[in-house]
Amino acid sequence: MQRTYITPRGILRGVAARAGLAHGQAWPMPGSAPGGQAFTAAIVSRRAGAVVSQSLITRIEYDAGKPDPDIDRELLGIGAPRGPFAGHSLSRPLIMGVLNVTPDSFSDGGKFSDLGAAVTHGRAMAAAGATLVDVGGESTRPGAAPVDAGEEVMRTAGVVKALTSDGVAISIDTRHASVMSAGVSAGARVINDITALADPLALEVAAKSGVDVILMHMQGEPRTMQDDPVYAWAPGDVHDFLRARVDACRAAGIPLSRIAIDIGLGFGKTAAHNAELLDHLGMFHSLGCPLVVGASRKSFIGRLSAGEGSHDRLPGSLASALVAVAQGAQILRVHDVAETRQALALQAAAYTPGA
Ligand code: 9MG
Repeated sequence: MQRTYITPRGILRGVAARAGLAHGQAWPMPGSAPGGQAFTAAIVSRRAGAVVSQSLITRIEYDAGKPDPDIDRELLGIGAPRGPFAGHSLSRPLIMGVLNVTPDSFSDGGKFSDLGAAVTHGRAMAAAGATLVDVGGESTRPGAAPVDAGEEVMRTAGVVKALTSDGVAISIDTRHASVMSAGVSAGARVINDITALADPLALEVAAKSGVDVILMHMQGEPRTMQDDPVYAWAPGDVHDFLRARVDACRAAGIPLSRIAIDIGLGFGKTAAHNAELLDHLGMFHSLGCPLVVGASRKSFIGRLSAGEGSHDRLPGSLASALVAVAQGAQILRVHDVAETRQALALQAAAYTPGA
């Protein structure tokens, strides 16, 4: 079977974007970059998993030729309206702060496993510019063992309740349907699931809850996912997976307007897979959903650099965030909220409309 994907390339901003759109030379790019962007497309086709062709096409060339239903479907998704998500406009990038309420998180060493410390840190991230705080009670770092769902509820419910009553918007980071239910009852506005709602009860719980969902791609499971990840072509394989999960959500009664997707950097991927996925991030707009990206402090940053430990990966985390927003990502999941906000402010200033 042949599949066709569109990766936005030749991304235009400001006056160039407006001229490209006005003259039918480019397509409008979804995303949160200020001033709007437009793109010409790289068309990638693959058969039986293997990439068989890649070509660049401008809008004028495409519109003058024979319509291709596969390309039209991708373009329709790219053009679908986005947002709001978790009640917030997506016209600028949103920051989602990471709050691990676990004794063994890889990046914060379990600093926030007590309720008071967790709530204080959640408030501080909101004050520093996080629109959402992502509360998780199970470590998902490579090699981590699963946690009992009851224990996860004990760790997270009080934190979700306390931050919600302060007016902080919360996503509950869990792969267990019972934890999703408890999180939503405690006030969470978003379910963030690294398994894209694979728990047999998760689709029903998410549909009934009425909250927004984040579907993430993971190959394997945390304990063994980094042993030997293999893809035919990582961007295409992850795209096919996420399309199938978006379709499953819609069939279960979750409308597209409530779904965001995430390529799952670091989850069953080599450093090269992560880099290739970031390079092709714009391809995922064709699924018609906002894009969430979580690169913050992940080990692939050290692998692509000089082997830095998790606390020395801020520069690579910020670089990844800027690469993601330049390709239209709408939500960034990060540990370092104030630093990310500063980096985004600089990017936004350089992308000023009219420039
Ligand atoms: C829970 N969690 C850890 N890393 C993540 C990522 O990259 N994305 C999302 N959505 N959740 C994550």
